[in-house]
Amino acid sequence: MQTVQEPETVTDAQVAFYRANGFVEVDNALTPLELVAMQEEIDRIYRVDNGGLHTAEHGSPYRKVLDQRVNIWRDNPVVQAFVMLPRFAEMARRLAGVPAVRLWHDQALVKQPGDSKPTPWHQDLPYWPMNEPGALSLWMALDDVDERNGAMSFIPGSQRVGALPGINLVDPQDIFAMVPKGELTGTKPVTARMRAGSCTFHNGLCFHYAGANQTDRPRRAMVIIYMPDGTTFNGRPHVVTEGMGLQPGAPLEGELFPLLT
Ligand SMILES: O=C(O)CCC(=O)C(=O)O
Repeated sequence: MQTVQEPETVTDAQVAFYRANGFVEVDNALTPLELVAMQEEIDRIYRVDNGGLHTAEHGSPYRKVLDQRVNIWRDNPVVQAFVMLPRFAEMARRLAGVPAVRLWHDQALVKQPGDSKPTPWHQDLPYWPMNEPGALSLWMALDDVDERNGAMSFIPGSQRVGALPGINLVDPQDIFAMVPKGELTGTKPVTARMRAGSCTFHNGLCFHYAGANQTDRPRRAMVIIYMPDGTTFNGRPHVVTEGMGLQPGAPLEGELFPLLT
C-alpha cells in the first residue's frame, strides 16, 4: 500500500501563496491514525463529554450556522496534543513570518445536518480583541468537504482590504458592500474541497465563507488559532478573555495563551 507522508512544514511556494492570497491548503496534514483519534474524540465530546465552552444555546439560530465549542484543549488531553503539535505551529509561524506564535484558542466547528445555514462571508480579526493583525487559523477537515457540506471558500487577496466591521453571523450584512470601490475587482472565490485530514490556513483578515451542510451527516472541523508572540489585548469583550482582568495594551501571554514554537 502506498502511504503519504504528512508534511513537517510548509514549502516556500505555500508561504508565497499564503502571503499573496491570505489562505493556503495543506493536504494530508494529519496521519491516518491522528485523524481517526481526532474524529473519535470530537464525536465523543459532542455525544457525552460536553467539553469546551459552548458559544450558543441549543436551539439558538447560531447553532444552525455552527455548533461551536471553544478552548477544548484546556481540559482534554487528546485535543491538547493536537493543538500543541509542533509541526502545525511551525507552519503557522512560517506563514505569518514571525519569530514565534502563541495559541489564541481552539474551536471545534460542527455544521449539524438538518436546517443548516451557511457561515456568511466574514473576516475573523474584527471579532478578536487584538491590537495587531497577523493571527491566523488552521481549519482541519475531519470529514471530506465540498460544496454540499460546508467546505470553506476564500477571496484571494482580500486580506489586503484591511479590517472591516464584524459581520452578524446569523443575520449577515454584505461584506462586499463594505469594500472600497475598485478593491477586489475581478476576484473570484476559491473553494477548498478537501479530504478529511487536510487543512487550510487563513489570515484573520481574509474573507471566507462556508455553505450550509445539505447532507445528513455532521460536517466536523477542528480549528487552531495562532497569534504572533507579542500580540496585545485591545480591550474588546471576548468570551476567551472574559474575567481575566486584562487591561488594554496588555500582551496576550501566559499559560492560557501558550507559546507553541
Ligand atoms: O467552519 C465554518 O463553517 C467557518 C469557519 C470559520 O469561519 C473560521 O474558521 O474562521
